[in-house]
Amino acid sequence: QPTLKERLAELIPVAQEKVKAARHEHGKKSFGPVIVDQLYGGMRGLPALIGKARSWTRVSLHIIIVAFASDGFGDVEEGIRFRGKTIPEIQGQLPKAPGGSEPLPEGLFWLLVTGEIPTYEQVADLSKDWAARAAIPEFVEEVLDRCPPTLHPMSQFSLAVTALNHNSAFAKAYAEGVSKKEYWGPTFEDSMDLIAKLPNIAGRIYRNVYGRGKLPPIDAQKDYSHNLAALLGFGDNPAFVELMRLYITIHSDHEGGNTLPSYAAALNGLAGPLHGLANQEVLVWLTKMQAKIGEDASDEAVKEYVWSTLKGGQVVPGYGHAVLRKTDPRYVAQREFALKHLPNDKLFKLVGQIYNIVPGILLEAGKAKNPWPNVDAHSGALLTYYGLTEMQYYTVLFGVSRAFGVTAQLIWDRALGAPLERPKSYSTDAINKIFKGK
Ligand code: FCX
Repeated sequence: QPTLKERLAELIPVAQEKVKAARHEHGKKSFGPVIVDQLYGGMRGLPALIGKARSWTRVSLHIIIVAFASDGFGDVEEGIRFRGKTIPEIQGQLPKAPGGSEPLPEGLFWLLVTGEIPTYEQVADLSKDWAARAAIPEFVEEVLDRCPPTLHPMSQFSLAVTALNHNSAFAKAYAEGVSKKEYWGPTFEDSMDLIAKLPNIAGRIYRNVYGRGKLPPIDAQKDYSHNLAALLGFGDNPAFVELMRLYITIHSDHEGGNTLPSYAAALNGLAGPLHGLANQEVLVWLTKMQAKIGEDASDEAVKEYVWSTLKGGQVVPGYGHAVLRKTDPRYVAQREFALKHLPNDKLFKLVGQIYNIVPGILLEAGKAKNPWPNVDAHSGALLTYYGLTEMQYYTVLFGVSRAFGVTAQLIWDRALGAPLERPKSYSTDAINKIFKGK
């Protein structure tokens, strides 16, 4: 059985030819109109990128010249697919740990990179490879140890990832004049190193910031999620380990990325309160709600609280989405996990109660295009149940997971010699000028 890198070496030349042929055949064709609202609306729905290793939300509808994942078209009604597969499909098809029932994120990474479902042995080899690469440089440990605990965990995370660039295989190969054709090799090594090192970074931040003692060593016999859970201090709780397997799998992909420093930049983007930090905000909001109306509040009291949030000019965190127009399948996967492992938990019940109430209110308020919950509406309640209660930390785990998607895309970017992405910008004056009299 080939290793991941060996399999990639087989897939890349085929894909390069496919891209060449697609550009030759379709390169000069128009992709249709761009409307001014798309410029003002954060490029929503604008066909401006090619997805290579990525999964698909609505944006994939526009990406017709897709090199490898053309079976992956999802739509606004469906939400994320990973290489064309829905969350229930990957839960069914990807290898599990012995005794476990959630997919191993190692397998998801294999799927994102190759478009293929790996065997258990291939996944177990990835676990071993990542465990062997997991140590972080001493100076990065020191950087983290010197951060004041008041520096947001996401800022510490991005700082440490940026510092990892010191040992970048790509930077070294580039400085040595590597041929463009070979870029993907060191990029693959950087990607594997990055993913492997994130548990040590995330674990160290958690323990430093919340005074949870020293990190245990990585266990080379255990899978990635087990090690991550152990580094956080939850390694002896098999249900938490299962939660990490599910969590890392479903949060892994969304958009593309670039070099290690770009991943660090992406982490800062992810840390925006309306984006990845929303899972922190959901828990902050729920906790405030519980403080105000009590733990077993009536539907009426919850409704009133939701309305007061909206009337205060704030958003209901965990609800709405830029492209999705139904309940996020990642929310559903987490809800099913909760029904299995913590059906009677009070916070989970509150999350469910809110699910019954908020969409109706958002519809009545009449602004949000999607009144349904997104991934962030649920994850914090699960982490809290297992004792990971520090909400400011949640997006760090999200960021660990997202490295899988970003690096899978990055490897293919290098394999295909993809250019820098440079969407053009226009001022309002320029728009007025262009459309004057039209
Ligand atoms: N509560 C209150 N108002 C909301 C809302 C919500 N949950 N969701 C959307 N709206 C409002 C918007 O603020 C906007 O109001 P405006 O016209 O006064 O500016 C209007 O409805 C139309 O917005 P819409 O087109 O539906 O949504 P956008 O694409 O502009 O924004 C986000 C999408 C996700 C930012 C928005 O729904 C939101 O703020 N949700 C709450 C925060 C959240 O959960 N973020 C995580 C999202 C996700 F999982 C991710 O990380 O991408």
